[in-house]
Amino acid sequence: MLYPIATQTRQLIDLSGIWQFKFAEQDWQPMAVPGSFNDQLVLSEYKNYIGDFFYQTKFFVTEEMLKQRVFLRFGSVTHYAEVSINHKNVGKHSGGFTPFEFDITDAVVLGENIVTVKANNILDDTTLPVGNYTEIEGENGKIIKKVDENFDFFNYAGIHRPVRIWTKPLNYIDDITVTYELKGDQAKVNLIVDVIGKAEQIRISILDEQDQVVATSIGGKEQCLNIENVIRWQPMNAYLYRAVIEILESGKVEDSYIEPFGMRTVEIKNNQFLINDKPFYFKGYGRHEDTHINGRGLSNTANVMDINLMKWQGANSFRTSHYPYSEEMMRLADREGFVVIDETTAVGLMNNFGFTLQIDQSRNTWETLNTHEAHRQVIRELIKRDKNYACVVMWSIANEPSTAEKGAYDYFAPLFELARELDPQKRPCCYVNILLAPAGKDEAMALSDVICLNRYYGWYKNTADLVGAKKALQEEIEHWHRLFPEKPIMFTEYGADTIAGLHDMDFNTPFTEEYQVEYYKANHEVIDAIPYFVGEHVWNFADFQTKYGIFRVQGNKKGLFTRTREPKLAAHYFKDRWNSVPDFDYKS
Ligand code: BDP
Repeated sequence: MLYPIATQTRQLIDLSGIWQFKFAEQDWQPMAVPGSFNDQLVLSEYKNYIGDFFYQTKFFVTEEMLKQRVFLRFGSVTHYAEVSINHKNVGKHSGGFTPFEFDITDAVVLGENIVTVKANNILDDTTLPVGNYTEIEGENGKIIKKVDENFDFFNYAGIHRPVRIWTKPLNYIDDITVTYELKGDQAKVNLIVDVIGKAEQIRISILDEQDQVVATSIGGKEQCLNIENVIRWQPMNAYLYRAVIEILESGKVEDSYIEPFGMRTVEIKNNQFLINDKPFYFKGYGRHEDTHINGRGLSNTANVMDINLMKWQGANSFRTSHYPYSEEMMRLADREGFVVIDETTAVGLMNNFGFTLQIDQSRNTWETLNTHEAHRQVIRELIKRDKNYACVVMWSIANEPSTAEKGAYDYFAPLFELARELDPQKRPCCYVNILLAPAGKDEAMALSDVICLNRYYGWYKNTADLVGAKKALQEEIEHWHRLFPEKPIMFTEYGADTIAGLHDMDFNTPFTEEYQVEYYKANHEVIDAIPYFVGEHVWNFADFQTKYGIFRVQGNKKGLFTRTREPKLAAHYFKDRWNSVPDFDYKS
């Protein structure tokens, strides 16, 4: 799916700003878009509201625009949206973290138009993420809806990403798929252009970063171009070419679009993760889209600052835990050279998981969840959106599903197959394994190309016992290696809750800044000595908001940075460590 940009044939109007907002049967009030409604409304009953809510704004359509097709495009609405133009329904979308657009040409009029979005934030056992949905009768017989998140982040909702009016010519480029074969510094680039309507001829020019044309061709919907002296996209040293695609009608440009793309190879071989044929070491984070006031709403300012903080630390990668991130962040990562593990919204696929670390055997997850359809949809939409990014090196099909329960393999096998079939670049696929499904108990790891571990030895297990933690970690990693000697292993999460400003003489005191550092040092003692251990993603880049519970102190405090991005001691520790751990060949 193409990212919305203006070109010589397309207009783009950003509808970001102050919209009108209301819950059912209330008066309209101002609401910033993009942004979560929750924290803008201040009061607890609004912040925690579950159910339908409405957004509305006006926009203008000019005569010029009516000569083309007019589209309305949402970066995301969390979690479900029905959209109308001038009170006429134009479409709906479920899934809160992927873009969608509607052709509204027939619904708009010259002059002023009204767009209304009826949305809701209900999550249940058919949606992703998974929530436990209940309705109770409140005062005056009023039904109160409740979602108990089956995951550890606040259920922020609203119009989270930009809304844009986008005009396209009558015959237009609908999608572009870039693949390539790299041999040394030569590339054969294959471009597939999906066109709606007709295209007499398609002209493709590839420009380098100096805007010099390095290849050009005219032909049909699939074309192959050769590039010499290729500069590869490298982690933390990105190089992006731009493909200028034009539909020509009697020599005249009818539509044009510009797609940036980098070229690199990804391969798993001898339990190493190779990027451009060299063993790569992941240094970075699980993150969240979570900032003060914005909630989960896009903040380009926060994203740019985070990118700079990550660079300051010497990180080279992150995972989009636990949902597809904004297209703006993906483009930034691609531009800046951050390596991304791109995750779906599949989180909470675990029935009756609480903080007890016990599974209730009475409700088999795979017999009681109905998420398969939503899961297929998000895989399709994620790959369609992100397929051309060089920064994406692996798809994460799910976070911490209940893979120790019978039925996990059968649930996941068709989903891995779907992802592998849809991805034109055939990247590796993984899922992220939970501590409750360790080596020997997990049933699905055969499907995953990399053994991605979320491990909390020294926190949820072996609390304040780092000697025991090291031993348990070592044993488990070795067990995995015996089961799958060809697969690389990495941490996709490890961490300890840390209250900024809390200190102790005794470094072994959980929740202190000292303990967070000790915890990480102990884990590193183990993994640094294991050649097939290929990366460390800490949990989490920054503190983030969660639902309430006695295990959370105004949110999850495992960040290296606070929610407002002040560094904890561990942030400095990692800065030193990562600036001395190379991106490539760390263990050889
Ligand atoms: C894992 C989850 C993550 C949590 C983290 C934690 O993947 O979402 O926030 O643990 O407990 O279970 O901090």
